[in-house]
Amino acid sequence: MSRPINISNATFVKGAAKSTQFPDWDLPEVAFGGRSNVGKSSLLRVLAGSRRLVRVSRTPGRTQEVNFFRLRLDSVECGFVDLPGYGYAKVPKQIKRLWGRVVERYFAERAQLAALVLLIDSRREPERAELELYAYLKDLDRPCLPVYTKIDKLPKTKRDTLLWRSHKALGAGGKPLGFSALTGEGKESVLAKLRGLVHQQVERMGEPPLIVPPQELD
Ligand SMILES: Nc1nc2c(ncn2[C@@H]2O[C@H](COP(=O)(O)OP(=O)(O)O)[C@@H](O)[C@H]2O)c(=O)[nH]1
Ligand SMILES: [Mg+2]
Repeated sequence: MSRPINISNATFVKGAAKSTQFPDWDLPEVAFGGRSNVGKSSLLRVLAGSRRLVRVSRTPGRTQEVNFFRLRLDSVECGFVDLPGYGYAKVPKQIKRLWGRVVERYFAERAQLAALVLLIDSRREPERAELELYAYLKDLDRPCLPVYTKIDKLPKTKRDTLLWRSHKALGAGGKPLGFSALTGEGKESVLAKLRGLVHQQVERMGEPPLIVPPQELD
């Protein structure tokens, strides 16, 4: 069996309400986003094997901020970025409206973004917001890794079919990754995928920095 991948030395660095407050470092970053209640805090807790990674994000007033953590994923020093959860009700036309300007800036400016982990509840098909987000990241040439949460709630016999259906709806490549914070299923696969994405980003960062022009969406 292969050696388990682990996360160590996780520390909260800061919450940013605007892009000028993003940390000034060149660590590769993995961002986590999804609709409120999708299971983001639970996933982060399971991946890191600790509560430390999520405690801060629950502090009132911090919920609309982009929260930066620093940690070691296997042997690579990197940032984990907890994006605010977006709401249920609105069908967004623009990321700015969906998630606010600070998140729009994050995607546009952060050259070191290794991937957005887009969490989607495995029990439902991706919504328009998620389809738009996936397409938006693709346009920006940013890797986006869908992770389908709460798979323990699906009957085992239906999991594959449902996950593939959602994956195809997004137009995503590779095998769909299911995850359960309850059973820990999927943890190793998600960590292995993240390690790969972080390594790719480290290689890209060896080249001149990627500059994404500011995008005015309206
Ligand atoms: N059955 C099950 N419930 C989950 C799972 N992940 C999260 N939940 C539940 O879903 C709710 C929202 O989870 P949370 O992690 O706070 O979601 P967040 O708003 O995206 O951070 C909580 O009641 C969790 O206990 C999972 O993998 N399986
Ligand atoms: Mg949460």
